[in-house]
This record gives sequence, structure tokens and C-alpha cells, in this order.
Amino acid sequence: AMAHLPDSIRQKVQDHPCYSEDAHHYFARMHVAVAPACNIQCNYCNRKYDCANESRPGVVSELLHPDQAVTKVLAVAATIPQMTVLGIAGPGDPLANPARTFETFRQLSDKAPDIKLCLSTNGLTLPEHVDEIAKHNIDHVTITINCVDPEIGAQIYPWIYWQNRRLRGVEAARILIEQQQKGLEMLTSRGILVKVNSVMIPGVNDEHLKEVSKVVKAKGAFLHNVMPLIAEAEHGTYYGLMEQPSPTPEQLQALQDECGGDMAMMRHCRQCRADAVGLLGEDRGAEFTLDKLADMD
Ligand code: CLF
Ligand code: SF4
Repeated sequence: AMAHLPDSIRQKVQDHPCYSEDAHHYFARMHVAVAPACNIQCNYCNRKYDCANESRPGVVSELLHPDQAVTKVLAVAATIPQMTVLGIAGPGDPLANPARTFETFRQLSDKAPDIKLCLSTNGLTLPEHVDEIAKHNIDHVTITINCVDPEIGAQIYPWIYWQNRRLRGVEAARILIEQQQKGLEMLTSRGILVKVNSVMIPGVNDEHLKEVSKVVKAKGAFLHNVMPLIAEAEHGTYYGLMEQPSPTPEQLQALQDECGGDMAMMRHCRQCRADAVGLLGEDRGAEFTLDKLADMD
């Protein structure tokens, strides 16, 4: 599927397990949970657990300081040679914690220049961080875009925190959408690969995601990843105050097919935790907790 790509892009994706379906059989990624804060509220999020933008709810990640994160990355890279990608994806929003996120990337680009750097964000503060993203050679950015219509957005995001104020409703959703779209254009115009993640919420944005797919493709997104809402009442994950069922695998696949058109769709996402380690679908994070790293010294 990747054969038609220009060489420059093929080199960027051939050993990235999320951007290349082939690569995910052979190459591993790891996440470091350095980003606790978030600047928006998604109705599907439960802050006690990992950011639902990319992450499976249910288990709390061990929060790391940048120095601890770098120690962990170097230890994992020495143990798992297939580990090609380091992503920061939570447990809150990485760009709502810019000092911690970019300090981690800065140290890694210095100490482990062969590891590809990857970032996942809700996009609210993306435009102001594009220069720094480019500076650290972060070639892969994921933006979670659930809508391009503020009326739908108001049903997904109860509030955003913007310029020292909490904004609600359609106004909040409109600003978030504008920032996401602007950030997407700024990244693609600099040749940074952008993947768009969307959470499929039945009855809220499922029909609308076809429009989202068209819009982000027109702005140069490389890949679209439609993920199912994970509703786990036992983990306290509710959609707003209502219990909203997850889509069935058949509903998800039908929507992915409809979104597809001629845009590449990701179908192998495993909705990783913010501290996942290993091949996609495998989680070796428990082997590299801080107390175990201390024992390795
Ligand atoms: Fe991590 Fe995300 Fe980078 Fe991959 S995960 S920051 S792009 S290195 Fe991948 Fe995991 Fe799906 Fe994310 S399978 S949740 S898409
Ligand atoms: Fe939760 Fe992530 Fe949404 Fe922030 S962006 S509210 S951490 S799901």
C-alpha cells in the first residue's frame, strides 16, 4: 500500500508502526507519560486515566518527569532493538504541558538521534508550537479531530481553557476547530506528516466523520484513524452524563470504508495507553517501571 509513496515520505513511515501497516509487525513504539494537564474537556474523557485521544481507559499511567522519561527510553531502546518510535500522548494533552514535553524531546534528539519522535495532541495550542515541533525534528504529529462543525463540537466538548478563560458551548468548539485546522495546515506545509485520529461517537459525529475525512485530506493529512468510543461504565467512562454505547466492530468498519475514498485509512490502531511499550497490541510497560529501572542501574 505504501509502494506509490515518494522516497522522502516512504523513509519517514517505513519503520513507524502506526503510519505503516506493514511496519507494525516488526517495529515497536513506546510512550512516556510526561504530560498530566489538559486544556479542554472531552465528554468521553475520564481524567483519572489516560487521554482517550489515543489511549485506552482503565489504567493509570506512571507519571514521569522528563529526566525519568529519558532514562526509561534509553533503557527500553537497549532492551528492545525494534523500538523505533517514541511518542508523547498523554495522559493529558502534550501541548498543554509544553515545557515537560519539549524538554523530553530535546534530550532525546540529543541522546538518541535515531529514534523517531511522535506527538499526539487535541490541537488547541498547536499553531503556537509548530516552530518548536519542527526544531526538534518531530516528523509525525497526530491531531484528534472529531468534528469540523461547532454545533457538533458543542456536543463533544463541554469546555476549553483558552487565553486564561474557560469557554463553553459553540464558541469553545469553534475556537478548538479553528486551531486544529490551522495547526494541520501549518504542519503539512512544512512537510511534517500528520495523522488525524477521530473518535466515533454513535449518534453524535458518526455521519459527520465522512465530512471530517474529506476536509483533513484536502489539507494534506497523511492518514485518517477512526477509532471507536470506548464506553466502559465500570471504569467510570461515560459519554457526558449519559451512558453511550461503544460502536460495534461492524459499525466501525462500515464507517472506515465510507471515509476511505482515496485517503489512506489506519485500521490497525490498538488505542494504546499513554505509557505503552512494545509492538502494537503488546504492552511491556510493566517491565520498565521506575522501581525496575532503578534495579537495572
Ligand atoms: Fe504513539 Fe500515536 Fe505516535 Fe503511534 S500510537 S503517539 S502515532 S507512536 Fe498508534 Fe497506538 Fe493507535 Fe496511537 S496504535 S493509539 S495510532
Ligand atoms: Fe481527556 Fe485527552 Fe480530551 Fe484532554 S484531550 S479531555 S485528556 S480525552
